[in-house]
Amino acid sequence: MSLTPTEAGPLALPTGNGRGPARNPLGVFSRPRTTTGWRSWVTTVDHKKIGIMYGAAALVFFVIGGIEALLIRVQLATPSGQLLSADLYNQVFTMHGTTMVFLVVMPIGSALMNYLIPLQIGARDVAFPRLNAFGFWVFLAGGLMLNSSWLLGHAPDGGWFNYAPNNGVAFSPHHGIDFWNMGLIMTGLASLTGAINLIVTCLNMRAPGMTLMKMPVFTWMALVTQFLLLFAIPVLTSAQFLLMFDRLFGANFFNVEAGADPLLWEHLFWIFGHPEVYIMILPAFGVVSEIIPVFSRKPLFGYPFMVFSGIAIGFMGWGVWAHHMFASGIGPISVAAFSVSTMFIAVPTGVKVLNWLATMWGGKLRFSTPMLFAIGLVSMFTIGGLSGVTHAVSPSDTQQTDTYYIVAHFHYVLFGGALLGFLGGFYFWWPKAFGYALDDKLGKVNFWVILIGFNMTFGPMHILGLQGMPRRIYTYSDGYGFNFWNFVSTIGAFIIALAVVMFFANIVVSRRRARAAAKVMAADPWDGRSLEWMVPSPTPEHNFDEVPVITQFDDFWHRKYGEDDKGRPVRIAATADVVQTGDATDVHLPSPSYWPLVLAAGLPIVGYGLIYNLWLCLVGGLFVIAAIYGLTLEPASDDEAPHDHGGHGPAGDDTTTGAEAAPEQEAALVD
Ligand code: HEM
Ligand SMILES: [Cu+2]
Repeated sequence: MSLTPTEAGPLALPTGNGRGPARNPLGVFSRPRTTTGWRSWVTTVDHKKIGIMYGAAALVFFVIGGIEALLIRVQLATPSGQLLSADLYNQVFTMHGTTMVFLVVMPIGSALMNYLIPLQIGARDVAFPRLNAFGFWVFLAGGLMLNSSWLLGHAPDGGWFNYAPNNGVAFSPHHGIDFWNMGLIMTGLASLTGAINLIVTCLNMRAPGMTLMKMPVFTWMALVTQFLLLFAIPVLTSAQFLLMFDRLFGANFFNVEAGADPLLWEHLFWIFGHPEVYIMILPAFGVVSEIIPVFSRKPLFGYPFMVFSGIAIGFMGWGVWAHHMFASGIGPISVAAFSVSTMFIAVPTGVKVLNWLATMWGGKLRFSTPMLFAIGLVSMFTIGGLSGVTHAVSPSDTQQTDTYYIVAHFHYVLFGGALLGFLGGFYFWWPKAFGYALDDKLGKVNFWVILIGFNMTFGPMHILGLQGMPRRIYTYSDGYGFNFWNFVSTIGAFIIALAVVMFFANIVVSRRRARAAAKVMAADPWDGRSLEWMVPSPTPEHNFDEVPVITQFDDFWHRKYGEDDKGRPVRIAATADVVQTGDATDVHLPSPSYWPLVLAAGLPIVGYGLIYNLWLCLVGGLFVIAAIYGLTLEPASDDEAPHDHGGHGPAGDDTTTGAEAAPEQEAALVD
């Protein structure tokens, strides 16, 4: 039993979490009380707002990465392109790849996982809300620092995997590589804190009755992804620290002249890098596993297989990294071993594709926009997967590696897979997050335009690659037969750009229309299956009025439908009778805080200090120390604050929403 600060009075004994309210000298560390305007976003610790901020930042970075892609395509549209010099071209493709991987696809995944996991498991927030806020701000700081390299002389130009010894000062004397390093060390920290947060949330904060095998597939894939992040990010970060010691302090970890072996970097990078591709695709697999059953009006086929094939991919993904190094001289035995292990990983992936098709089979299919994008993922990812299998065959990979065949492959799996899946997720959950739906007609046009543009851009790259066109060349001469397909590919890239503009236009038009109509959005616009559709749209700040008690998988669906003797769904309750109203009282929520932002802001200052002037590190260090004190000394919660839905005991402040679960969630831990 823990005492709330107000009940304890001036002689407060330490509360359950060991922090008394009294230690807040002069109220310096009081929690901010703003609930509206920009300050409410800057100080928020609410998983929904943090999810939306991840999404917004990722879409901005997508535009930046997209412009870089268009520059590449204009340069390669015709032989002897003049738009970019060789040096600038290297910077542009490096920033394009790095941005799309670390600042677009990964954070979109974080956006959806942050917003949805607590809702799908019946929780009010994630385990550590302030840590969650810190994660977002340090991600943003990393992305901005990386992009500041464009303004500070030279962007990184070593490619998104930045191989040694090219990444050393001997071959890259400018600071571009240092920005790559510092920026990604910070986004890595964001991923790591996010992983800890979401793993504890999934394992500790499920609603009563929600056993692991009743969790929605999206949450399952998110959990596997977080474990991959937990183990993969430290590998990359350690390689980055070794590189930082080499570049800034004259160490020799990758210096060949000092006897080092540059293959060390390749091994470290790909031990991270291959699990990284699953970190990008598994959340998107989770998204379509939510969408396809809803628009097929059938339960997901083979739920346990869906879950275990995801877990299998999570494990097997650690045993294939050297397939990126078939041409790096690792020797025939390693090549053979990694060839076989890579082929094996096609099996659990194939299981997923089969289950999605089997779910649609015999279903009452509705081809609304989310479903089109889901089918887009299944079909385009399968094409990418098949070319992936051709890479596993090491003799043919020796021909294909470093050509446009590879560029085609990873765009089919990352753009055709992850990005199309996430766009489907945006169309699917937009009503839940913002209280209005994106226009479905515009959405369908959006889908077809992006699908045509996508295949026109990346389809021809298979041919160019098999014709021998190397990747990462800033131009090519006439007479190699690369002209036609490069031109087609460039037209395709501009059609993708048009589709992206359409997506943003749909947001603007739909929002304006919704405001004019001033209609309340339905809680369950798609006749959904999981818990997020049980709360109003947009989701109220406290999520659930009452934490639901779960009895089966697809629990919300089964509150609306039973089955007749043929297994067909029969309505047993009106949706209005089973959704929550959102007007709860007595719900306690974590308080806003400035300190996560202050802590995150200190880190890039330290980064610039390491690159330019060590005195600056001191300034950054002061920010970090002040923030640590702030986070430690600010009151556990501010029960008088307007954000509080009436002090229901300390169950909800940011130290107890998580591991020390609220009373009603403590019951959940008995599974
Ligand atoms: C928006 C449309 C896009 C276009 C037109 C595009 C185009 C290209 C092209 C032409 C290259 C090869 C550059 C070269 O080797 O010289 C490339 C590289 C790359 N792209 Fe994209 N891309 C797009 C979207 C994406 C997305 C969504 C991702 C997702 C992760 C992505 C990730 C990458 C990566 C990792 C590289 C490798 C960069 C390197 O070699 O270091 N791209 N892209
Ligand atoms: Cu790989």
